[in-house]
Amino acid sequence: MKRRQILTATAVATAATLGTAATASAAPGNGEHTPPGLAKKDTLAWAAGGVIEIGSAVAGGGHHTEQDYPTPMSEEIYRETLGREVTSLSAENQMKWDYLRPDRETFDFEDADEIMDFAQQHGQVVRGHTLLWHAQNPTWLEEGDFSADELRDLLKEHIDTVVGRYRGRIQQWDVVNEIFTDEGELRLNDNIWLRELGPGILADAFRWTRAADPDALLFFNDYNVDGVSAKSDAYYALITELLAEGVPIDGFSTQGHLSLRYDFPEDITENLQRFADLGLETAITELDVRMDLEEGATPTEQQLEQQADYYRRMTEAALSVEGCNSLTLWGFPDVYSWVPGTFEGEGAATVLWDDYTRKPAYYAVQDALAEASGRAGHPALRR
Ligand code: 9MR
Repeated sequence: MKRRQILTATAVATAATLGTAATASAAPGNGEHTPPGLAKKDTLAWAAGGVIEIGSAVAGGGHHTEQDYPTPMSEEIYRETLGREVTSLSAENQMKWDYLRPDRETFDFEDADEIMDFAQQHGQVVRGHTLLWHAQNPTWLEEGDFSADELRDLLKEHIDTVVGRYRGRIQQWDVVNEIFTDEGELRLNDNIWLRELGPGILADAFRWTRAADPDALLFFNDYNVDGVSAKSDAYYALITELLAEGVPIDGFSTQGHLSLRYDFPEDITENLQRFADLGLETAITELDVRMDLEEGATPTEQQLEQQADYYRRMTEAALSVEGCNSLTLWGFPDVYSWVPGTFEGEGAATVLWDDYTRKPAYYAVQDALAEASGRAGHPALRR
């Protein structure tokens, strides 16, 4: 009973800060009345109506460990929002090597398991991120004196154990992450797997992942591959070759880390479509749109409008390519974003303000989803 009261109080507080129907109906005399049930529908998840998975990264690890706020998942408003707004979760850091593998012998699944349990409780799917990458590898791995055979065994053991643990419960795995430079060159120096084992390891990684979980869709994932470019061309060529060899690749995804400093990638639909034409699924996996912002400053109306426009067009792109089945936001609210820590003088990249009220970008995504699902104009979608 006590627990129920706490939850109810929190739900009201959340709805109020989200500016949803609870606020309107709690304020007497404003002439607005929301029938029961409609308030629950005023979310991105409901607006999507099953036409696409709308996801978010689950904040934790990585840059968060250097901030002075508590673990995001310990915050009730964060959990409430994550549970109601999206249909898909991505581990922001919790399934990366350095997080799961404190030392050679140990696997620490505590926070990854928490994400899986949370998703199950909320009827959400999960994107696993990531198995083969040049970054966020533990020092014992990067600086260990392993032979090529030992490294192969380590990667296979990692994939068998991690992918096997969540077999049947992960919708998509980013098997291989960020292997090309912007010039379209394989990262043969800074990626330990490519450097020590050669490009053949990519096919092995996909094969081992398929064997460990035959139901998961297996992706190549990268940033700066929204449009047609030397980098996305390199993926196109590599994937074409690997598919011809029978390597089990199901998808190609663009992360979608955009900045208002640059033009919108107009050719994103064309780019995703050419991968779809290879028979692949596509996805937008880490969408955020940063802008120039001095520390502590507030974005201008014009910046917010332009940001909303970029979010809308990315959502429309995802919706317009057959087989593009998920659109994932790289977290919220702004305070949890990785952006200010990486791009000095830029920020405000997510769709929610720090008090969880909605930015124009939120409504842009919601509108575009509702348009596609046929739920546009429904009285539950309030502004
Ligand atoms: O958001 C993640 C942040 O917490 C980490 O500190 C950072 C370290 O590399 O990784 C961030 O997520 C990245 C993702 O895993 C891959 N694509 C780029 C993302 C932003 O850097």
